[in-house]
Amino acid sequence: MALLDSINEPNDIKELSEEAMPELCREIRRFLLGITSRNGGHVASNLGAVELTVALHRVLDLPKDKIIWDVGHQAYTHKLLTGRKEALLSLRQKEGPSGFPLRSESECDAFGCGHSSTSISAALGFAKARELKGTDEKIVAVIGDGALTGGMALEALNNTAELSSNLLIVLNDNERSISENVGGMANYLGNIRTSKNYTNLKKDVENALNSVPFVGEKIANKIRASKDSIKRLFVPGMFFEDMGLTYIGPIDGHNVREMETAFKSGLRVNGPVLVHVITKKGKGYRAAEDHPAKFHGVDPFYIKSGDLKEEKQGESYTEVFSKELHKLIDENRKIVAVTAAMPYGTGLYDIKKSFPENFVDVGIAEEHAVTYAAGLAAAGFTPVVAIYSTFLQRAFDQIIHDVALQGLHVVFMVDRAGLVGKDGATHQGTFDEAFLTLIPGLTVMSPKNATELCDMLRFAVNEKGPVVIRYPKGQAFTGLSGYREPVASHKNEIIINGEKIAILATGVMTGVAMDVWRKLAEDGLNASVVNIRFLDSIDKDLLRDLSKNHTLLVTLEEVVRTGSYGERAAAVIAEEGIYLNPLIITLPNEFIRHASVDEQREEYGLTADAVYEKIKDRIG
Ligand SMILES: Cc1ncc(C[n+]2csc(CCOP(=O)(O)OP(=O)(O)O)c2C)c(N)n1
Repeated sequence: MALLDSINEPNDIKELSEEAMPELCREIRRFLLGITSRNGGHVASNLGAVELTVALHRVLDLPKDKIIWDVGHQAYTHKLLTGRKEALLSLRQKEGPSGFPLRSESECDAFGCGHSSTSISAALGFAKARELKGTDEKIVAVIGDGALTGGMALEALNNTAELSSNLLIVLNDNERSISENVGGMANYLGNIRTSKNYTNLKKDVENALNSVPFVGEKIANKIRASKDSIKRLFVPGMFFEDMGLTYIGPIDGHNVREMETAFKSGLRVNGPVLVHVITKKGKGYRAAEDHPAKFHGVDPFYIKSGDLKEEKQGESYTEVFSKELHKLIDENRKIVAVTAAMPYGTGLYDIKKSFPENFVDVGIAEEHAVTYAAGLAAAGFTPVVAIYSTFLQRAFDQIIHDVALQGLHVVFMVDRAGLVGKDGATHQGTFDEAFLTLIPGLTVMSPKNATELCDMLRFAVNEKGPVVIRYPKGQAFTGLSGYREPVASHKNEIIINGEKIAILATGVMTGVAMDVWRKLAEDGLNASVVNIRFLDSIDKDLLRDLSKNHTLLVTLEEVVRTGSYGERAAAVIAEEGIYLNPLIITLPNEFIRHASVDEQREEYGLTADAVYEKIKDRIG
């Protein structure tokens, strides 16, 4: 019988012998490859964390004890070992389990996540609650070396000094974020990795000194008595110990027995402990070991070749942006591209290759990336900061305080704006329009198609103040290519000049608006269609003009309702007494769960059919 068959509930794993662990880990890897190759998902991080998860599950008692994952993209084995084996077959699909820990999914998911560097903060909160309640559950935060570069993680590490009870932090160090890890922390961990294990080293030193008669023994005793000074001599740096944590490691993160011993020891210490485990991203699957970035988050693939099952169709918006930025930097070396640990995802990897001086990766540090860019701008450069919509949420204050307030010319490329599909609620890019358009002095744009993205980027680079361009995940729309009015500040683009019904659409929704227009045309109605290029202010002149021969104003956007163009336009219509009836079509103010983007649009009524029906309903 397969060992995995005997694991149906949390803690079942403890019934298996230590000798069975290597085979169990092989079975887990086969299982993970099976589901991720079918459903897509995070492959490399999960394969690297199999033994680590197994070891934790053998020393902890779930759900009483708490494992708090960071990012959570490595928690598939945890889900598998906590009674979700069958459910995992529909991982990341509509109604199936999420690709990230989710409190509503299982009692064993102590804390939800998706964004990086939160685990130590949350674990400290759990530890304080335990002190207040007088309970004795164990609390473990699992954080990657990439996530440890994030400001929140460092703020939390600083705060561990206040802790008077045990907290185990497992540092899962695979030398990589999605791409190579960057910065001082990465260098520091690299030094520890290349140094010999502290414990062995200490023994070696004691043995060597003891072999020198008389003097040797005396010195060895002295050193033994002074734990700190010997560590200071032989461990490269003492960052964690100096911060008040007990450091254990480095430990082989693919050896369950060694990790169990380290975790048990760490859990006995009265205070914060960091166990440093070394793992390999993609472990056990050659294609992922060789190409960990490609297999970070991946669409369905053939296990044998590692090739994607669905051939890519057309260029993505990210690729279109990357190519245009390449041309712009070629023309103007004052442009500096900035990423927060996402050179591949944001399309900046090619910029790094061609113009290394004009490229900066600051690590998983969106807040820092924005203020860093503000500094560059204040010093006369033109930073282009590419960040996913969902991660830009982190840098709200920096955009207000460091960029907009000083009117600095920073260009923000907000990728993955709108629905993102299977990564689900933690990753949807549906809030940025709301939180960006309320900031004074910020120009916010959204292109209807690939060409317009390029035109907007050129416009943004040559503007003066801060400019945002938001564009969605996936294949760039190439339709409506005949409509290419030059981009001019706060001028929107009328695509069809019709009557009675005006459809104002933003970004990708312009294509949908055209489909709706065709349907209405079949009913003999000639609606107007306007591409709202500038989202930050409502085009009052346009609304007044439209009111002359239209009665219904339909706004169509893939963002939450609050703060949408439609809602703001409706307020202007009411305030200014403009004769138009608004019909605001957006997503609801909800967290949108994982499913494919098409399923999500279907569910929330953002398809051409659904919009057409809503209009017909309204006009009767
Ligand atoms: C705030 C934030 N920024 C960016 C990301 C995108 N992201 C997901 S995983 C990851 C790398 C994490 O590296 P590490 O913590 O070392 O974990 P590993 O994948 O190597 O196991 C990044 C940058 C994110 N999840 N959250």
